[in-house]
Amino acid sequence: MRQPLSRELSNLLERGRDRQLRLAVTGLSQAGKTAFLTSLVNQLRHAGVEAQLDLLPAAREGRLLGAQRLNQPDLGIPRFPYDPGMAALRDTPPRWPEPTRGISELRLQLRYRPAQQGWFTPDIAHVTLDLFDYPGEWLLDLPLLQHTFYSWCQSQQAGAHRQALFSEWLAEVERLDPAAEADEAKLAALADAYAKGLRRAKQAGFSDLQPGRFLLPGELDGAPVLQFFPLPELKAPKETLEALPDTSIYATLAARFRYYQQQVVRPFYRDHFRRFDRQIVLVDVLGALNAGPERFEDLSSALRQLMQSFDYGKRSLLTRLFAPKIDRLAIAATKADHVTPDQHGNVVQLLEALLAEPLKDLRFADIPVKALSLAAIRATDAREILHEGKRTPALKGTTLEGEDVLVYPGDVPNRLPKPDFWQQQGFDFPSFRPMPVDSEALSHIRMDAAIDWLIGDKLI
Ligand SMILES: Nc1nc2c(ncn2[C@@H]2O[C@H](COP(=O)(O)OP(=O)(O)O)[C@@H](O)[C@H]2O)c(=O)[nH]1
Ligand SMILES: [Mg+2]
Repeated sequence: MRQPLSRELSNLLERGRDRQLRLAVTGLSQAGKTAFLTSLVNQLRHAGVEAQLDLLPAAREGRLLGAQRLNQPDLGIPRFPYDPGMAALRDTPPRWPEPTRGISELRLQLRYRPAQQGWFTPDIAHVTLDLFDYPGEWLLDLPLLQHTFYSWCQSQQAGAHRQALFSEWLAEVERLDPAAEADEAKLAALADAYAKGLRRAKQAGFSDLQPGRFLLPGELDGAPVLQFFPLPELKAPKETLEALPDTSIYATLAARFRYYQQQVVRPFYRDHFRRFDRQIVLVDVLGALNAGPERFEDLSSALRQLMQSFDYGKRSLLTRLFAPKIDRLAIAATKADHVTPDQHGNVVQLLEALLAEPLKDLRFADIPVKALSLAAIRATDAREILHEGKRTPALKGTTLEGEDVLVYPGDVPNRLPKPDFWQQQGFDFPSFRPMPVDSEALSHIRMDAAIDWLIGDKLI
């Protein structure tokens, strides 16, 4: 059926304008970004045939024809390692894609048949999707941009468990007089001890870890720009500290902090984080639940800070052309296949509780947000077992060590856990190996719902 000409013209303009979409896949290290991207590319490439995407109307109606990788815009950046990731998943036994050590990009062109045909609608239309992967460790440097050295020092006061992991560094740094003359070798040794503390804290499951390059320095390994650390419990007033001579410990550390901010973090932000249209924030809620109260609180605070680093706003033609802003957002609890399906509702509520503050701001700005739980690459099958005469849900999977298990991992609370939760309940699950890939498309939970929310409106 032909549509009125005016509607067709406006559809045409809309389509022309929005053919390119930049998607921010945001998440701390281990949140599941690389798995999500690998699955996203896989599902879209096989959308026409093998992929199970019933919650995505364009796929369900057979209009989404698939996706092709295009040459990416920036030739200086490696391509997202989709093929190596798929090769790992297809290996015997299957392996998870390798952890991310640097930045990579991927440009996909989606082909689809527009839902309504008219004078100006082409038979086949395209949307270009720009994707980008990076180590989650570096993401936490974005909030560091808002600080001065002084305010950063004050923001780095830690809880008791976390402090214990920095004990060697603390013992030394507490004796340091900020006004004393800086001794290069000593500062280097202390920065090293600080980096060790950060690595220990990461190992112990903490999330809020700055500076991110201390954990994964990339090409900056050993450079003096990484030789700084916060000064805890500064007693002198800010003005006095900032008036100290350039050769003092305080001024030396502050100068390195500024250099790190301006030369390392700002370019990373400018080149990769400023221009997004859509965002999905991935959170390993279940992993944090496994790790205990202090780590849970730590994750919440890291995410709160992080989400202040993005530009959200309503889209108009002008803002879209000159200063793209994120106009729609999904928040997702990843690895949902770690709990039985009856718990998925609680997982989403817990995620919303964890992100309560940023969600309030987004609602205020009138940005549509969808919360969901998903498994990008499914590693378990949901089963039912007979337990004490009752049918009980359970999960079947293979642990990373290769043992086949049938488990009930526990109940997920639907709000921020109270102290007694941590005392009584062992919420515990093993890490699973991915399931053998027996079709072209990866098995998932609700990837289609996520794709629909993030790009479905462009496929009409
Ligand atoms: N069971 C399950 N595990 C997952 C899933 N996605 C990621 N994981 C696990 O989480 C680890 C980290 O995922 P990855 O995508 O590398 O996280 P990134 O650091 O955010 O890129 C993987 O090695 C897997 O062990 C999923 O959908 N299901
Ligand atoms: Mg990764």
